[in-house]
Amino acid sequence: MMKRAQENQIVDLRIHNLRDWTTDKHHVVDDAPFGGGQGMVMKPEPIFAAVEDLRNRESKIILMSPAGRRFDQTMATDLSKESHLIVICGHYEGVDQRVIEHLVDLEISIGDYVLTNGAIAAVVLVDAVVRLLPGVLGHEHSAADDSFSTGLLEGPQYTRPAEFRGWKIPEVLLSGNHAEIAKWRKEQAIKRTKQNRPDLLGRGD
Ligand code: JCQ
Repeated sequence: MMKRAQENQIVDLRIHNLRDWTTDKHHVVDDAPFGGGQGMVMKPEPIFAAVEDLRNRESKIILMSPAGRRFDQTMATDLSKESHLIVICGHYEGVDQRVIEHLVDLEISIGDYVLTNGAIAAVVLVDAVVRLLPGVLGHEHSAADDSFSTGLLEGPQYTRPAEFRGWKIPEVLLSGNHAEIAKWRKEQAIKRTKQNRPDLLGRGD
């Protein structure tokens, strides 16, 4: 999808190496934390230098971090309307707080787990945003019907054959009754959402 979107000039994705904005002999991008403690913290200078080179007046500066706001479909939709995103991929124990306070517009987490590298989280964010850009998805698929756009998980889907190893597809799908099919699909979506994601139905259980 990314390749097609880039070939069709719907998106221009560039990947940069922070080490290209270091000025020391060994291209060091991290250092020990003030106050002591484990791990390393990303230094502010290369991050400021890179972003100040790459940004324009419209850029939205994002930091991928487990301490960020949780990414969801609404956020993906909002970001798909921006003209220029810069995604900073942190790692180690984090980035110097001055980056967050004076450079970053939005700290985003893709979920409650820790990765070794923010670039892995950035791939997820970029995929979710780019697929929403006009012209990226073919007419074989519309983003409007997706899980989360309706507030419910998608229900079960079936394709041929109508019977596989003795397992038949639900009768209603062969009925040709489109009102009945729509009603059945909604019921199934609610059932699956109750089972797997009760939080989406507005109850904390
Ligand atoms: C992103 N959910 C998890 C790891 C610190 C900026 O500070 C840090 C960034 C990372 C990489 O990102 C994630 C992540 N969303 O682990 C530690």
